[in-house]
Amino acid sequence: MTGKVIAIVLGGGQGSRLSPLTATRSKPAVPIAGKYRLVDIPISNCLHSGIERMYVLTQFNSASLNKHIKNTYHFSSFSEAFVDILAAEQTPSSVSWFQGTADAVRQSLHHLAVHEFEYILILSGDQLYQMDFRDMVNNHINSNADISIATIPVHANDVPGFGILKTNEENMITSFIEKPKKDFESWASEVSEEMQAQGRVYLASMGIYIFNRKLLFDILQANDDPDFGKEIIPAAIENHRVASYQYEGYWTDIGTIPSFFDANLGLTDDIPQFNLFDKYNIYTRARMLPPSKVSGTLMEKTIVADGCIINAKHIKRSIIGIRTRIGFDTTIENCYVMGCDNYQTLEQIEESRQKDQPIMGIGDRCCIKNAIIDKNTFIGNDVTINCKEGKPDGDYGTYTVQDGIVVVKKLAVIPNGTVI
Ligand code: ADQ
Ligand code: ADP
Repeated sequence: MTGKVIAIVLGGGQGSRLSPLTATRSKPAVPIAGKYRLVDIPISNCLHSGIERMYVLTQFNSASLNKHIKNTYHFSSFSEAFVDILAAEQTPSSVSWFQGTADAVRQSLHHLAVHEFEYILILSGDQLYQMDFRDMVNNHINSNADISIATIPVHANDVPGFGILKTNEENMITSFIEKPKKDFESWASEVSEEMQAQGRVYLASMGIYIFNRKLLFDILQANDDPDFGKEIIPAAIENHRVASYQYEGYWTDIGTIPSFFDANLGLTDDIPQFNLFDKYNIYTRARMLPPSKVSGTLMEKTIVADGCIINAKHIKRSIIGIRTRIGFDTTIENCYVMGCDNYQTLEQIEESRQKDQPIMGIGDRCCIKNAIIDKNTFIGNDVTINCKEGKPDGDYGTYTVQDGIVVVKKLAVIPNGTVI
């Protein structure tokens, strides 16, 4: 695979669907599962598949993404492997941000052109799955396809969010419609008995594409269509062999706050659908953090990352990210606490206590439920967060509410006694 395939990770447009987590960082840098970043998922899938040359396309170049990639993905100088970030840039021929997924790849063609490869694998940066791309590449080659799309059977409720397609007996895609909102019953396909039993009878595009090198250049240079799903793929089906590579493993989109929240908390299940404890581990930055220290806490279905100091009373179905500090008698349930980038010194903590100001982390006697707590937040003592059937959706300054999930913003200070 190494010499044949080069991968592009679509790292995100404006990232508004994951706001406020993307307010100060680009989407690929959003922390997941307590110690990883979103971009680690597609990169790890590629590395496990023997694909070692990758570009990550992102709309803006955040310090945290650069630092993460630079500190994580080191390769031997005798190999051609690289993970490079390409941020939307002004060039003499283009002054604008990426207009869409295809436009992002188009503006990056001059970077791709200098490499030798036969196939280009295009991936989304906001999906949670473990997939061996070697099978897909082999299927692409064996079926003599020009383009391949990874596909998955989905339920009718999910159809409006996906590109839906139909195939012939050769598994070539014969028709494609991007995100149909209604009257899509005729788009049902023949699927396996297992999928049928789950009501998953519509074949959806996973937004994972393989293109033959020359064809990608030809298509993208022929016009300025901005998106793969809306324009490029539907048009390509008319003129090219576009294969469906059907996948039935665990795969989920984590591009919105509710799906991001559910996917993270799903990792705490007894046997999670996405298994972190697998031989196909997820790569991330190796940090020299101390082990976590826990005292007097009852923990149920909880994932705790390194470097935490936890004195809470009870933590249930939650992810506690790196360097999190939690005070005494605090209860946390259904939460993703991202953690901190550094520790406060004992002197700083003492100074804040003297002034009755919150210290970094979560204070004493808090009760926090159904929340995402971004990094480096200062949550005081006696704070209650539980919005399940409370506040309307919206932005409340230091936090937002969406579908009953409170997101406390990075660096927010939530004073002692606050009730959300
Ligand atoms: P969506 O995921 O809705 O549908 P889109 O918003 O175009 O499509 O995003 C695809 C990926 O590209 C995401 O990771 C996104 O963050 C990234 N992206 C979007 N705009 C970008 C830009 N300007 N620059 C860089 N990256 C960008 C697509 C397909 C559907 C398919 C679903 C599966 O269009 O057909 O069903 O993926 O999730
Ligand atoms: P994020 O996207 O997670 O919010 P940042 O841009 O804040 O990330 O950068 C995270 C990295 O920056 C951390 O890994 C940490 O090493 C470093 N960092 C940030 N602030 C500090 C600090 N005050 N002291 C030491 N390191 C810091």
